[in-house]
Amino acid sequence: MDKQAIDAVLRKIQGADSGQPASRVQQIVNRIVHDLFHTIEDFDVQPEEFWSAMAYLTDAGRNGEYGLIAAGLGLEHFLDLRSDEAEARAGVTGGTPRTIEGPLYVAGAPEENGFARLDQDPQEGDVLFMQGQVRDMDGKPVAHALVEVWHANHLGGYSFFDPSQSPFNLRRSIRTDADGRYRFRSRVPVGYSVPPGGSTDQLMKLLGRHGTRPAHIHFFISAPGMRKLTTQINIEGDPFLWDDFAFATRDGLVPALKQVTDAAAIRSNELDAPFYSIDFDFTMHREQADLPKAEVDRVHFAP
Ligand code: MBD
Ligand code: FE
Repeated sequence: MDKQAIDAVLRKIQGADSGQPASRVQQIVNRIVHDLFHTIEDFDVQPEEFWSAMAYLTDAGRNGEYGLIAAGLGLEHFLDLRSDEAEARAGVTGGTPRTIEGPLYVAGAPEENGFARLDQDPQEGDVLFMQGQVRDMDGKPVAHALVEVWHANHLGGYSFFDPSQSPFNLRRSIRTDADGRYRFRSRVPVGYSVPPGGSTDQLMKLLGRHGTRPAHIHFFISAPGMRKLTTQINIEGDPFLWDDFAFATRDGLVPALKQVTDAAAIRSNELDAPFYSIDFDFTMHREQADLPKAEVDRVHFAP
Protein backbone atom coordinates (compact mmCIF):
# COMPACT_ATOMS: atom_id res chain seq x y z
CA MET A 1 0.00 0.00 0.00
CA ASP A 2 1.17 3.55 -0.45
CA LYS A 3 1.92 5.61 2.65
CA GLN A 4 -1.04 7.91 2.22
CA ALA A 5 -3.46 5.00 2.03
CA ILE A 6 -1.93 3.55 5.22
CA ASP A 7 -2.24 6.86 7.02
CA ALA A 8 -5.85 7.16 5.86
CA VAL A 9 -6.63 3.74 7.39
CA LEU A 10 -4.79 4.74 10.57
CA ARG A 11 -6.83 7.93 10.85
CA LYS A 12 -10.02 5.91 10.63
CA ILE A 13 -8.88 3.29 13.14
CA GLN A 14 -7.41 5.79 15.56
CA GLY A 15 -10.33 8.20 15.48
CA ALA A 16 -8.20 11.25 14.77
CA ASP A 17 -11.30 13.08 13.66
CA SER A 18 -13.31 12.48 16.85
CA GLY A 19 -12.48 16.00 18.03
CA GLN A 20 -11.42 14.83 21.52
CA PRO A 21 -7.85 15.57 22.56
CA ALA A 22 -5.91 12.29 22.70
CA SER A 23 -4.93 11.05 26.15
CA ARG A 24 -1.32 10.07 26.80
CA VAL A 25 -2.21 6.40 26.44
CA GLN A 26 -4.00 7.07 23.14
CA GLN A 27 -1.07 9.04 21.79
CA ILE A 28 1.45 6.36 22.69
CA VAL A 29 -0.65 3.42 21.49
CA ASN A 30 -1.48 5.27 18.29
CA ARG A 31 2.20 5.94 17.68
CA ILE A 32 3.18 2.31 18.24
CA VAL A 33 0.37 1.04 15.99
CA HIS A 34 1.34 3.59 13.33
CA ASP A 35 4.96 2.43 13.43
CA LEU A 36 3.85 -1.20 13.31
CA PHE A 37 1.63 -0.67 10.25
CA HIS A 38 4.53 0.94 8.44
CA THR A 39 6.93 -1.79 9.56
CA ILE A 40 4.54 -4.45 8.21
CA GLU A 41 4.31 -2.56 4.93
CA ASP A 42 8.03 -1.80 4.59
CA PHE A 43 9.05 -5.40 5.26
CA ASP A 44 6.07 -6.92 3.45
CA VAL A 45 5.33 -8.94 6.59
CA GLN A 46 3.22 -11.97 5.68
CA PRO A 47 0.21 -13.10 7.71
CA GLU A 48 2.04 -16.26 8.87
CA GLU A 49 4.89 -14.12 10.15
CA PHE A 50 2.51 -11.81 11.97
CA TRP A 51 0.69 -14.69 13.69
CA SER A 52 3.93 -16.41 14.60
CA ALA A 53 5.01 -13.16 16.29
CA MET A 54 1.70 -13.09 18.18
CA ALA A 55 2.23 -16.68 19.32
CA TYR A 56 5.79 -15.78 20.37
CA LEU A 57 4.55 -12.89 22.51
CA THR A 58 1.86 -15.07 24.07
CA ASP A 59 4.48 -17.67 25.02
CA ALA A 60 6.91 -15.06 26.31
CA GLY A 61 4.19 -13.74 28.62
CA ARG A 62 3.29 -17.22 29.80
CA ASN A 63 6.97 -17.92 30.51
CA GLY A 64 7.26 -14.67 32.45
CA GLU A 65 10.13 -13.54 30.20
CA TYR A 66 9.14 -9.98 29.31
CA GLY A 67 11.50 -8.62 31.97
CA LEU A 68 14.36 -10.57 30.42
CA ILE A 69 13.44 -9.42 26.93
CA ALA A 70 13.33 -5.77 28.08
CA ALA A 71 16.84 -6.19 29.47
CA GLY A 72 18.12 -8.05 26.40
CA LEU A 73 16.79 -5.51 23.92
CA GLY A 74 18.54 -2.74 25.86
CA LEU A 75 15.28 -1.05 26.85
CA GLU A 76 16.07 -1.14 30.57
CA HIS A 77 19.52 0.34 29.94
CA PHE A 78 17.99 3.04 27.74
CA LEU A 79 15.71 4.07 30.64
CA ASP A 80 18.86 4.44 32.78
CA LEU A 81 20.48 6.70 30.21
CA ARG A 82 17.36 8.87 30.14
CA SER A 83 17.34 9.09 33.95
CA ASP A 84 21.01 10.09 33.86
CA GLU A 85 20.18 12.78 31.34
CA ALA A 86 17.26 14.14 33.40
CA GLU A 87 19.54 14.33 36.45
CA ALA A 88 22.35 16.00 34.52
CA ARG A 89 19.90 18.68 33.30
CA ALA A 90 19.16 19.44 36.96
CA GLY A 91 22.87 19.56 37.79
CA VAL A 92 22.89 16.15 39.47
CA THR A 93 26.04 14.38 38.31
CA GLY A 94 28.72 12.14 39.80
CA GLY A 95 28.21 9.69 42.59
CA THR A 96 27.89 5.96 42.07
CA PRO A 97 26.48 5.28 38.59
CA ARG A 98 23.03 3.71 38.40
CA THR A 99 22.51 0.57 36.42
CA ILE A 100 19.50 -1.62 35.73
CA GLU A 101 17.53 -3.45 38.41
CA GLY A 102 16.82 -6.41 36.16
CA PRO A 103 13.86 -8.75 36.58
CA LEU A 104 15.09 -10.93 39.44
CA TYR A 105 14.67 -8.84 42.61
CA VAL A 106 12.43 -10.33 45.29
CA ALA A 107 10.95 -8.06 47.97
CA GLY A 108 11.05 -8.94 51.64
CA ALA A 109 14.59 -10.21 52.27
CA PRO A 110 15.55 -10.46 55.96
CA GLU A 111 17.10 -7.31 57.37
CA GLU A 112 20.31 -7.30 59.42
CA ASN A 113 22.41 -4.61 61.06
CA GLY A 114 25.85 -3.80 59.66
CA PHE A 115 26.73 -7.33 58.57
CA ALA A 116 24.91 -10.21 56.92
CA ARG A 117 25.74 -13.65 55.73
CA LEU A 118 24.12 -14.05 52.29
CA ASP A 119 25.01 -17.68 51.68
CA GLN A 120 22.35 -19.43 53.71
CA ASP A 121 22.48 -22.66 51.69
CA PRO A 122 25.62 -24.79 51.80
CA GLN A 123 27.13 -23.94 48.46
CA GLU A 124 30.11 -24.06 46.18
CA GLY A 125 32.09 -21.06 45.06
CA ASP A 126 34.91 -18.99 46.55
CA VAL A 127 34.13 -17.22 49.79
CA LEU A 128 33.61 -13.51 49.21
CA PHE A 129 33.53 -10.65 51.67
CA MET A 130 32.34 -7.31 50.41
CA GLN A 131 32.41 -4.15 52.49
CA GLY A 132 32.34 -0.39 52.30
CA GLN A 133 30.64 2.81 53.26
CA VAL A 134 27.55 4.66 52.05
CA ARG A 135 28.21 8.40 51.73
CA ASP A 136 26.49 11.51 50.44
CA MET A 137 28.03 13.79 47.81
CA ASP A 138 29.81 15.79 50.53
CA GLY A 139 31.56 12.64 51.68
CA LYS A 140 29.47 12.41 54.83
CA PRO A 141 28.61 8.84 55.92
CA VAL A 142 24.94 7.87 55.63
CA ALA A 143 24.12 6.07 58.87
CA HIS A 144 21.35 3.45 58.88
CA ALA A 145 21.00 3.43 55.08
CA LEU A 146 19.38 0.27 53.73
CA VAL A 147 21.66 -1.78 51.48
CA GLU A 148 19.54 -4.37 49.66
CA VAL A 149 21.76 -6.91 47.96
CA TRP A 150 20.98 -9.89 45.74
CA HIS A 151 23.02 -12.10 43.43
CA ALA A 152 23.31 -15.47 41.71
CA ASN A 153 25.02 -18.62 43.00
CA HIS A 154 27.94 -20.58 41.49
CA LEU A 155 25.63 -21.79 38.69
CA GLY A 156 24.24 -18.35 37.84
CA GLY A 157 20.91 -19.15 39.51
CA TYR A 158 18.85 -16.80 41.70
CA SER A 159 16.83 -18.01 44.69
CA PHE A 160 13.04 -17.84 44.19
CA PHE A 161 13.46 -18.40 40.42
CA ASP A 162 15.70 -21.43 41.06
CA PRO A 163 13.66 -23.83 43.22
CA SER A 164 16.80 -25.70 44.35
CA GLN A 165 17.76 -22.73 46.57
CA SER A 166 16.07 -21.89 49.84
CA PRO A 167 13.99 -18.69 50.04
CA PHE A 168 16.13 -15.54 50.17
CA ASN A 169 19.40 -17.40 49.72
CA LEU A 170 21.91 -14.76 48.49
CA ARG A 171 19.43 -11.95 49.25
CA ARG A 172 19.65 -9.68 52.30
CA SER A 173 18.91 -6.14 53.44
CA ILE A 174 21.72 -4.64 55.51
CA ARG A 175 21.43 -1.47 57.62
CA THR A 176 24.62 0.55 57.59
CA ASP A 177 26.07 1.29 61.02
CA ALA A 178 26.46 4.73 62.60
CA ASP A 179 29.47 5.30 60.33
CA GLY A 180 27.59 4.34 57.17
CA ARG A 181 29.38 0.99 56.91
CA TYR A 182 28.08 -2.33 55.59
CA ARG A 183 29.69 -5.72 55.17
CA PHE A 184 28.59 -9.14 53.99
CA ARG A 185 29.91 -12.63 53.56
CA SER A 186 28.86 -14.64 50.52
CA ARG A 187 30.24 -16.69 47.64
CA VAL A 188 31.60 -15.25 44.39
CA PRO A 189 28.70 -15.39 41.90
CA VAL A 190 28.81 -16.65 38.35
CA GLY A 191 27.15 -14.95 35.38
CA TYR A 192 23.49 -15.59 34.63
CA SER A 193 22.25 -16.98 31.33
CA VAL A 194 18.65 -16.80 30.12
CA PRO A 195 16.70 -20.09 30.30
CA PRO A 196 17.93 -22.32 27.45
CA GLY A 197 15.30 -22.73 24.74
CA GLY A 198 13.09 -20.07 26.36
CA SER A 199 11.59 -17.03 24.67
CA THR A 200 14.54 -14.71 25.35
CA ASP A 201 17.04 -17.35 24.24
CA GLN A 202 15.13 -17.87 20.98
CA LEU A 203 15.05 -14.14 20.31
CA MET A 204 18.72 -13.59 21.12
CA LYS A 205 19.72 -16.44 18.79
CA LEU A 206 17.58 -14.99 15.96
CA LEU A 207 19.37 -11.67 16.54
CA GLY A 208 22.77 -13.37 16.40
CA ARG A 209 23.36 -12.64 20.07
CA HIS A 210 23.87 -14.51 23.35
CA GLY A 211 21.85 -14.32 26.55
CA THR A 212 24.62 -14.22 29.16
CA ARG A 213 25.44 -11.63 31.78
CA PRO A 214 28.84 -11.26 33.40
CA ALA A 215 28.95 -12.13 37.12
CA HIS A 216 27.47 -9.25 39.11
CA ILE A 217 25.90 -8.25 42.42
CA HIS A 218 22.76 -6.08 42.59
CA PHE A 219 22.06 -3.26 45.05
CA PHE A 220 19.33 -0.88 46.08
CA ILE A 221 20.68 1.79 48.43
CA SER A 222 18.08 3.89 50.22
CA ALA A 223 17.95 6.37 53.07
CA PRO A 224 15.49 9.10 54.11
CA GLY A 225 16.01 12.30 52.13
CA MET A 226 18.33 10.60 49.65
CA ARG A 227 17.72 9.53 46.06
CA LYS A 228 17.38 5.77 45.94
CA LEU A 229 20.29 4.22 44.07
CA THR A 230 19.77 1.14 41.90
CA THR A 231 23.03 -0.35 40.79
CA GLN A 232 25.27 -3.41 40.43
CA ILE A 233 28.94 -4.19 40.73
CA ASN A 234 30.69 -6.59 38.39
CA ILE A 235 33.15 -9.31 39.23
CA GLU A 236 36.45 -8.30 37.66
CA GLY A 237 37.91 -10.73 35.13
CA ASP A 238 34.63 -12.23 33.89
CA PRO A 239 34.93 -12.99 30.14
CA PHE A 240 31.53 -11.33 29.56
CA LEU A 241 32.42 -8.19 31.57
CA TRP A 242 32.00 -5.86 28.59
CA ASP A 243 29.76 -8.20 26.60
CA ASP A 244 26.69 -8.15 28.86
CA PHE A 245 23.48 -9.20 27.10
CA ALA A 246 21.69 -6.57 29.24
CA PHE A 247 24.24 -3.75 28.65
CA ALA A 248 24.51 -3.00 32.39
CA THR A 249 28.31 -2.83 32.87
CA ARG A 250 29.45 0.73 33.45
CA ASP A 251 32.72 2.46 34.29
CA GLY A 252 32.92 2.89 38.04
CA LEU A 253 31.11 -0.37 38.78
CA VAL A 254 34.02 -2.79 38.39
CA PRO A 255 35.86 -2.84 41.73
CA ALA A 256 39.03 -4.84 42.25
CA LEU A 257 38.52 -8.43 43.39
CA LYS A 258 41.32 -9.13 45.83
CA GLN A 259 42.45 -12.55 46.93
CA VAL A 260 43.34 -12.56 50.63
CA THR A 261 46.01 -15.11 51.49
CA ASP A 262 47.27 -13.63 54.76
CA ALA A 263 47.03 -16.30 57.46
CA ALA A 264 45.96 -13.91 60.21
CA ALA A 265 43.20 -12.43 58.01
CA ILE A 266 42.01 -15.93 57.11
CA ARG A 267 41.84 -16.90 60.79
CA SER A 268 40.16 -13.70 61.93
CA ASN A 269 37.38 -14.34 59.40
CA GLU A 270 36.89 -17.87 60.76
CA LEU A 271 38.13 -19.47 57.52
CA ASP A 272 40.84 -22.00 56.78
CA ALA A 273 41.64 -21.05 53.18
CA PRO A 274 42.26 -17.90 51.13
CA PHE A 275 39.16 -15.90 50.24
CA TYR A 276 38.13 -13.01 48.01
CA SER A 277 37.38 -9.49 49.08
CA ILE A 278 35.80 -6.45 47.41
CA ASP A 279 35.87 -2.92 48.84
CA PHE A 280 33.18 -0.69 47.42
CA ASP A 281 31.73 2.59 48.66
CA PHE A 282 28.39 3.94 47.47
CA THR A 283 27.91 7.67 46.95
CA MET A 284 24.33 8.87 46.75
CA HIS A 285 22.57 12.15 46.00
CA ARG A 286 20.29 14.11 48.26
CA GLU A 287 16.63 14.17 47.12
CA GLN A 288 15.81 17.24 45.06
CA ALA A 289 12.38 18.68 44.22
CA ASP A 290 12.81 19.36 40.48
CA LEU A 291 13.70 15.77 39.54
CA PRO A 292 11.76 12.66 38.58
CA LYS A 293 11.63 10.24 41.53
CA ALA A 294 14.74 8.08 41.75
CA GLU A 295 12.68 5.20 43.10
CA VAL A 296 10.94 3.47 40.23
CA ASP A 297 7.53 1.97 41.09
CA ARG A 298 7.58 -1.44 39.53
CA VAL A 299 5.82 -4.72 40.21
CA HIS A 300 8.09 -6.94 42.27
CA PHE A 301 7.98 -10.59 43.14
CA ALA A 302 7.35 -11.34 46.78
CA PRO A 303 7.10 -14.82 48.27
C1 MBD B 1 19.92 -10.97 35.61
O1 MBD B 1 20.56 -11.49 36.67
C2 MBD B 1 19.90 -9.67 35.48
O2 MBD B 1 20.52 -8.97 36.42
C3 MBD B 1 19.29 -9.07 34.38
C4 MBD B 1 19.32 -7.62 34.21
C5 MBD B 1 18.66 -9.83 33.45
C6 MBD B 1 18.66 -11.17 33.60
C7 MBD B 1 19.29 -11.75 34.68
FE1 FE C 1 21.22 -10.17 37.99
